[in-house]
Amino acid sequence: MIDVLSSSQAMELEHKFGAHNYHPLPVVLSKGEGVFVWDVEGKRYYDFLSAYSAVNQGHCHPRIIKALVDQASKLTLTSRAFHNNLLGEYAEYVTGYFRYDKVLPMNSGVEAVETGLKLCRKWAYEVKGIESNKARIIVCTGNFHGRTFGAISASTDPDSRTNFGPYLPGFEVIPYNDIESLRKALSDSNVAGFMVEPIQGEAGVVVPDEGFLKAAAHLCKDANVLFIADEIQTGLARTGMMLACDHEGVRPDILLLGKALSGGVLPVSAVLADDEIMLCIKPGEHGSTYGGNPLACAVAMESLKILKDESLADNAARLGEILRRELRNIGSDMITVVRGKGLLNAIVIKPVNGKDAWDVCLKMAEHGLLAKPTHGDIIRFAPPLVITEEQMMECVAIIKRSIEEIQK
Ligand code: IF1
Repeated sequence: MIDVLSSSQAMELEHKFGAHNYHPLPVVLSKGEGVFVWDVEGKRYYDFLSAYSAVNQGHCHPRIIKALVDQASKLTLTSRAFHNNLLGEYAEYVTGYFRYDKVLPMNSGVEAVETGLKLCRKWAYEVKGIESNKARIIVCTGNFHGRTFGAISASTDPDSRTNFGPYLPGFEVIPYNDIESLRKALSDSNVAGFMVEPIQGEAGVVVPDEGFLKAAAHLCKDANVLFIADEIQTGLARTGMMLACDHEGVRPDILLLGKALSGGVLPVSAVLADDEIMLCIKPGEHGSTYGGNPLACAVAMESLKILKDESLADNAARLGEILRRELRNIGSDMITVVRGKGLLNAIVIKPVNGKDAWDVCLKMAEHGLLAKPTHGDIIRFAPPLVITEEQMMECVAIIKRSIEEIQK
């Protein structure tokens, strides 16, 4: 029955019976493979969003699907009331991969964020010695860490916050990419952590000045404050290195991962830290029914192996350079900014003839490339990392042609 629905029927049903908490592009997808997705009418598109970087390995990667199907037919969930045979193996693998003592497995990205915040507060009281209920965590303007009360309490975005109050106390907001503000905020001895995106995704792929992360991590270390990196979107090869923090040789005290940890197959997230921090949380103090389930463990291990086996960080670095160079070469005055790192990129669109970024995205979709506008004038370009140079050049041609048609 599902298969015979047209795009417009599917959208109508979604609108009628689903909550109106999104405004998607009017395409209805029913198949994906590598860098491509297909709509229900069989039209093929390049996916230049990759589910906000969850599908770094490409849609339905055969190795990840095999791991999923093999494990799904054996055991999917035990809860943490009992051990399962894969959690230990996964924990050893993921901690070795990122060189931390311990992992705490969760599901969605925002659960990793919540876990990181809770862990930071525990550490503040039990190791750093901050007085009960006084711990503060510094965050940045324009951040996006998810949709829970913790995350929106840290947010500065009115859409995320309005009429969801009262908010969680204990956050202090400083401007992103402003080392002097951080220095000042760190002088408060009740500060326990600094949570930051190495590149801000939702803000429109905002890349901080070179050296910012390194300087920030140093300041945190000097102040005995935990540096918490939200690499949920920037991590796992997306920016041309395994972690965006790797570009500056920064090792976060608490590392948050999600999205591509499962290659887009199911929600899998992780918090990584060393013993001094992670062991502050004791049995019964935090957890999740699905966290660390064997299906997720099998999928996450395979997803991580693929990043290395297919050198996806190197591919992202190389093709990102090509993409930004070619976008600049288009030379359209509609494209006012091209920015990004690896394959996490954005362009800023100046409206022409009353046509804005939304119209550009509709035009690109018509020509077989899907991207999503944000903040009215920004378009993110973040294809799966398995894209080839030849495919990238075809995509650049689609982008160029779309902008030209909009402009004339
Ligand atoms: C939506 C944005 C991207 C994230 C970072 C935590 C999370 C996210 C750095 C939470 C999630 C998403 C969620 C998605 C839109 C999206 C997004 F535009 F809103 F900002 F990617 F750019 N930290 N990002 O980017 O992870 O709980 O969702 O698994 O629809 O809300 P989650």
